[in-house]
Amino acid sequence: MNKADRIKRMKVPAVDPQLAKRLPPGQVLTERFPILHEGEVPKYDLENWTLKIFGAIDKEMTLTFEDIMKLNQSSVTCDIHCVTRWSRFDNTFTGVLFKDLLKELNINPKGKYVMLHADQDYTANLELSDLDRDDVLLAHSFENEPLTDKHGWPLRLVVPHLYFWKSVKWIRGIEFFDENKPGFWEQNGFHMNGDPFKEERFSGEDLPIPEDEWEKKDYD
Ligand SMILES: Nc1nc2c(c(=O)[nH]1)N[C@H]1C(S)=C(S)[C@@H](COP(=O)(O)O)O[C@H]1N2
Ligand SMILES: [Mo]
Repeated sequence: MNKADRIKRMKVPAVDPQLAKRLPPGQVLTERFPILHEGEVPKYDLENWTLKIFGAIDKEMTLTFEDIMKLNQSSVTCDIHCVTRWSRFDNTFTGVLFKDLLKELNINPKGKYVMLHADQDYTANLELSDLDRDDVLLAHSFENEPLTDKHGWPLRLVVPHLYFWKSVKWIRGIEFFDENKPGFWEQNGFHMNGDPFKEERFSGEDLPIPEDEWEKKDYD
């Protein structure tokens, strides 16, 4: 069955027309918050946790969690869209806007690309312009509570305007580059950019993602 047929056959619950505009093509709205990742949920001792900022910048640095908490704190309320077809509206995350991190730490990237490094050996590539925006943040809290371990505590990236695989949980490194390189999913057939409203799911052939893939996941 081709993708168009698959989407037509999907049982999409009725969505308020006002909200429908916010739902990208081929997505299903859920009120639950599924948990999706590769590998085990890492356990951290905050004393030893660090975030490394390196690559094509003047001065590499290693931040502690305390350093992050001293930066300007912001909250963003956004919709999130996973490539396995679930979307969730009105999620409030709190942390440090990526653009504030750059500004306050005086980071002047030399290239246009960024690789995010996360545990467990997860990476995602992004263009700097997709991070340097008013709605992209490094979040430590969700709905005014610390992130749960499974949703990425102590720190995760949130990039609302791209598929959620770019929003790395358990972030440990930000590497600046002057050329674009594929991250974990991008090396495995997913799109280099990943705009849900353009359905930039795959880089080549459609990959078979079962329609109920996310329904079988864990929630909290
Ligand atoms: N470190 C890490 N971050 C990750 C992933 C992962 O496997 N490892 N999966 C991504 C994918 S595919 C999705 S959809 C979201 C899921 O976030 P959630 O579990 O909080 O819903 O995390 C993203 N961030
Ligand atoms: Mo995902």
